[in-house]
Amino acid sequence: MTVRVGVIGAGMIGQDHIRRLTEVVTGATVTAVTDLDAARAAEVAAHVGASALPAGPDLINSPEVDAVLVTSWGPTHAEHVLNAIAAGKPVFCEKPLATTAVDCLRIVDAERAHGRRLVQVGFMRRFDAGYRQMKEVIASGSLGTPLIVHCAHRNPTVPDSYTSHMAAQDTSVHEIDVLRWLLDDEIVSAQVLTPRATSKRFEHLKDPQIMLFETASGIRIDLEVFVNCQYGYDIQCETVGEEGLVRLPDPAAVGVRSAGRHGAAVLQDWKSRFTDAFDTEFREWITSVEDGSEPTGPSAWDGYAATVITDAAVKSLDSDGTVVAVDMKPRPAFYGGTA
Ligand code: NAD
Ligand code: ISE
Repeated sequence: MTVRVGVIGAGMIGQDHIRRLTEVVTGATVTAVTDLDAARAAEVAAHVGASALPAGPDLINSPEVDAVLVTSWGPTHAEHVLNAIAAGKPVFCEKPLATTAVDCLRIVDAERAHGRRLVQVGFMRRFDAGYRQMKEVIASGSLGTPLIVHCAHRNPTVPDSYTSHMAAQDTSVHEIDVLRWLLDDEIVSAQVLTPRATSKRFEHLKDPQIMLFETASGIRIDLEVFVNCQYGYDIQCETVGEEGLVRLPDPAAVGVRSAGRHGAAVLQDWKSRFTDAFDTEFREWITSVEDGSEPTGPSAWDGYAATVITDAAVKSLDSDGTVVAVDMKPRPAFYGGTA
């Protein structure tokens, strides 16, 4: 069976995922595209032989669409995901699942009422080979109990439209998700500190930020978010256990010796850093849709958890670095919890 995917939002990442679904992943085809910008939808759809449809509901309910990909702006995600659940169609939603905890819980409730998982959230780091190897090492117990995690998330620059809250909501949200998964532990508090600001930022932005998280079992996580670091896109992660540590590998790059120096290039953007992870993410999602099985990637509950944890980080930033407890509901059995 070829999975016919309808795409809502034909912007930057929507177009990249359409390319991925048509050129990289086998077993999928894009049959419909919609965008608030009808001309953009028409152009992108024509490029892959898909239909351009007027709006989300037309696409979700189209008989030509087996599964839905939501790559529109964050605040619009909840409506499309809820409509897809109502139509009983698998839906892959780019992060965030929704921009408020209330909307995330509406999705969780709708999916539970439907009776089986339909939603996967686009936290692609869980599909990165390096993070997967780290998880295996931690789960093997060879490091002993994990105690501390040191992370950095650096982007070369961000535009003027990037706000201080986005450091948590848009950027550290990837660490928040991948660390919950990596450690198989829940984040219970957040604190955000602001060191001296870089002169390379737009004036309104607090950059860099140091985020401190604590997990239910007492693991401490420190995360530097520095989105105007200038030199490249750099993701670091090191987990320290009682008997050793495991570190995320840097992307492979040839060593160059020249003009009395030796070194290697640093990637410049997240797209190239996580290309393989995005490809694997979509291969595995399409396989689950093809098989009619439930998706195995980040769930609606993971989307909810990420939103409430980023809410706590934003609250801490806005209250001069107080420690903020994460206000998370108990995890329902439907999502592997006990509630
Ligand atoms: P973008 O602005 O380039 O594209 C979004 C597109 O959606 C635009 O063309 C816009 O017209 C359209 N749109 C908005 N609301 C719509 C609606 N209700 N119906 C139809 N079309 C609508 O944005 P982007 O950078 O492609 O980001 C899209 C989403 O992907 C965001 O949620 C963002 O956080 C996420 N994203 C994820 C990653 C990742 O690493 N996983 C990276 C970048 C972006
Ligand atoms: C962007 O929206 C992403 O999702 C990238 O993965 C992240 O690294 C970047 O900081 C965000 O702005």
